[in-house]
Amino acid sequence: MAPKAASRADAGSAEHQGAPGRVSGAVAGLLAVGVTLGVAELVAGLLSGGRSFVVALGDVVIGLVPGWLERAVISTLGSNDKPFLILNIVVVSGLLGAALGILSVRRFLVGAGGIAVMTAVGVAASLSDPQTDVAGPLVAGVAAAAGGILALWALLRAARPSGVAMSTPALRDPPRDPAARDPAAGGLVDRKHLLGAAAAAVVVAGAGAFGGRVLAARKRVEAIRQAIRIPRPARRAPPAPAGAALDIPGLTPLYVPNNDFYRIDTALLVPQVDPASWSLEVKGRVDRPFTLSYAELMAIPHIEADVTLSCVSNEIGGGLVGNARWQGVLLADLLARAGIQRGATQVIGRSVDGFTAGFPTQVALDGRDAMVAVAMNGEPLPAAHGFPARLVVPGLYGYVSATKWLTAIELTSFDEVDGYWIPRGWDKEAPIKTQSRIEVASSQVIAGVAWAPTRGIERVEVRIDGGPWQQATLAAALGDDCWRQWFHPWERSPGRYVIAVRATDGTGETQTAERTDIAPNGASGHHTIQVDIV
Ligand SMILES: Nc1nc2c(c(=O)[nH]1)N[C@H]1C(S)=C(S)[C@@H](COP(=O)(O)O)O[C@H]1N2
Ligand SMILES: [Mo]
Repeated sequence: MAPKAASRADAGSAEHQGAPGRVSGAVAGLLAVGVTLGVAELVAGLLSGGRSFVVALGDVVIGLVPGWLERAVISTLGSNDKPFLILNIVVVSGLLGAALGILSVRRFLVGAGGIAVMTAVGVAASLSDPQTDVAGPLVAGVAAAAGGILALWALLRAARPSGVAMSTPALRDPPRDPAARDPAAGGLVDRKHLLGAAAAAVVVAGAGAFGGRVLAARKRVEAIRQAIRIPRPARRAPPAPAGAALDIPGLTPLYVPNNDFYRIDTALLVPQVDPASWSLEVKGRVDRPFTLSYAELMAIPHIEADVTLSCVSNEIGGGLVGNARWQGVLLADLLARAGIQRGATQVIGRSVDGFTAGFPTQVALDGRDAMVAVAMNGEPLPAAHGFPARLVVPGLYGYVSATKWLTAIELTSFDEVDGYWIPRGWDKEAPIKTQSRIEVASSQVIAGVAWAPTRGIERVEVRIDGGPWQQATLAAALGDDCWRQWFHPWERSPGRYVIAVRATDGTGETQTAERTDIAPNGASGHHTIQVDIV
């Protein structure tokens, strides 16, 4: 657009030179209110007692509306009535903002005061809910009003014709006749500056609203999760045998606490799934497809099992492996209920976020504790680990089995469907390779873990400086699906040593020394470290 047109659009209110026009004022006011709402959402999301002002106001409006009107709205809009109301609140706020923006061109205090009053309405609406504390809405209100007023000020400033100072236009720019001004020297809105300020405001408003919503959802789902009581499993895991957990400083705990458990997924933001609106479908090549609610899943008899999970991307000696006690429904029970049809060679898990992972149906039926897990180490699955439900399949890498935020189990064939990672260069079938890791090497002891889920660990050996393989002492086994701790006492004088480790699984097969990459089906090779004993 030509600069002339811009100045014409602004001409209406440019009564005294150096003031932004009406259109700019309206845009500035609209965006400033956007920033106010965005900051309010973000701070409300961050604070434990915070509540969305817009939603709070919506609740107040619903409480005030006469019953006949509410019924009429619901009968035309159905369950969309609340989003519709919230949209209206946002639109009306924006219009008020535009009006305030126009007024603030002349008197900034009118706009600033208006934003403060609007924010106060939001705070009041939030406080009208007896459940919320007082501090949250107040802090959110102060931050929102400050952000909005600041945005209004910055936007109006940016909308001023350039070369003119707002405070002292007459002194800086004596000529009163606009035509006498050199267009190149100023008198026109600096569009780049204005666009930049407007874009910044849009980003703050959008990111604030989005971030606030994400944080609020996380808070809400976490509160729901915390309130869940996990039922007693019908089949308990045997207690860990005495001596399964070695008392050696530096060794990873036998059960990795949930907060320390490695996390791998493609989700940018951890999905926040409300169990009340969640369901698990069992479908595909089955005789009797069915769907379970969370309550129904909790009501089916549960099993409990200790299982070591590993990522195919775990490098030799790496940390993408962990052991936990899981609880859930045996997958075989669900498949039996659905009735597996001929040709259903693959079980595909589908996540709410679109991720898929598939494994042979046979694996679910061979007696191992493949399950739809709802609990991890005695508490509901953490959101990051798949709340409300995920698959856990002993013996298989996570990318072909351990679908988190599970929403469907689909029986297919291997020709019909590929899991998420298969077209990306990873094998269709991926049992966990036998592995061992050195975690401690002090002047008295070498220690670590070894795992070969479903096969168990029969022997671990260490080799020092290329000498003979020496058998390490194994801790008691938790189970064949779990990693096993080991240690090897040694007395060493100061010096540099190279230590390697290898494990032999329950079938008698020893870990290969051949180093392979993690792709396409997991790394192989001996974990080898160099230590300086001082
Ligand atoms: N929905 C979903 N589930 C998923 C993944 C994913 O990206 N999305 N990653 C898988 C991979 S590759 C691994 S190794 C395990 C990791 O589980 P964890 O994060 O609980 O340790 O989750 C599996 N389940
Ligand atoms: Mo993985």
